[in-house]
Amino acid sequence: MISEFLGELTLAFGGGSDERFPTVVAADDFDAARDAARIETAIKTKGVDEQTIINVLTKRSYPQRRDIAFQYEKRTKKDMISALKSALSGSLESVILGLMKSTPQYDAYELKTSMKGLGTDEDTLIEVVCSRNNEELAEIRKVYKEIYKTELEKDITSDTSGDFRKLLLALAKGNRVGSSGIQDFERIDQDARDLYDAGVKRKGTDVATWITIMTERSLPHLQQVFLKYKSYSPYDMQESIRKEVKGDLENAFLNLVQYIENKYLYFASKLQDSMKGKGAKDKTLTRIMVSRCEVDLLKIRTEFKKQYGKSLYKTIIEHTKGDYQKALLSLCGSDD
Ligand SMILES: [Ca+2]
Repeated sequence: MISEFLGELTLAFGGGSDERFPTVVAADDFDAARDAARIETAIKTKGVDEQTIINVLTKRSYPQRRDIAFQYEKRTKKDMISALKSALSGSLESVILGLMKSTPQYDAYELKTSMKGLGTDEDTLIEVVCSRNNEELAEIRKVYKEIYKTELEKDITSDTSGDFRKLLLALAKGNRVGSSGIQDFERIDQDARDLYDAGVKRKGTDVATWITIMTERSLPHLQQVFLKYKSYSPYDMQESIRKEVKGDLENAFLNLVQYIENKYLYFASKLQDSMKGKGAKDKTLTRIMVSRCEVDLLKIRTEFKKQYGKSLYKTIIEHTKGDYQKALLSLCGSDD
């Protein structure tokens, strides 16, 4: 009874989905008209004054950036996003145009782009679908339909197949229950055993059971399930996935488990992967910095330093250059 009560207390402080740890916040003493004038001058400057564009747009909240765009259009009779698009290029352009979208718009855009044309960018698709909570997914689905005139689920269905498709669709629906704050030890034990029975214990894999448990239970519950799992299985959950399934399905389950175990570390490790060796994988680096800067980049930064012994800020300096680097550092906020 007492341990159950203590368990309840621990989980109650486990955090809800509405917690925000942004590095980019609303600017005080904000004047949209003044900022719009600065952007106009910066775009008109010969060779373009990228520094001013970066200084303004990476240091405002999304609603403020929208206000600036509104004021810009009012004074110039031109669309600010189109103007920025012609003024900028390369990775800096991707960052700035990304910032002109709201977080759900940006996620929807990344999803659409990952499925556009021939072939699929599975890594992007997996990352976004695995790592957004119910509320975020609901927003993404809504925005996706508004902008692209089609359901997200429909595009996923036509672009993927088999169990991989089933897993992505289950995730995209956003059926994960919220944390009740109560540790249900029987349910934890049952789910751990079911995951084991459905995979390592039997011939083949009962993927449907894995999908149900991993997409419908709360994150704090699943963290306990994966710990308990080790008392049944000789392999931990990630090792079990590697043994049981292959290809995109394996990749998706691994992403999902890593996200469930520690979501901040999940993004930190993606950032680290994007900056391995020389240079950087700009696409991944940009996506995470832009999509998390107004959500939880502060926590990701802390986790990054803890895990890799070097700050995200210094790592960005080492692996990027020029105006792109300036924009990323500004989104990063400060050194740890
Ligand atoms: Ca098996």
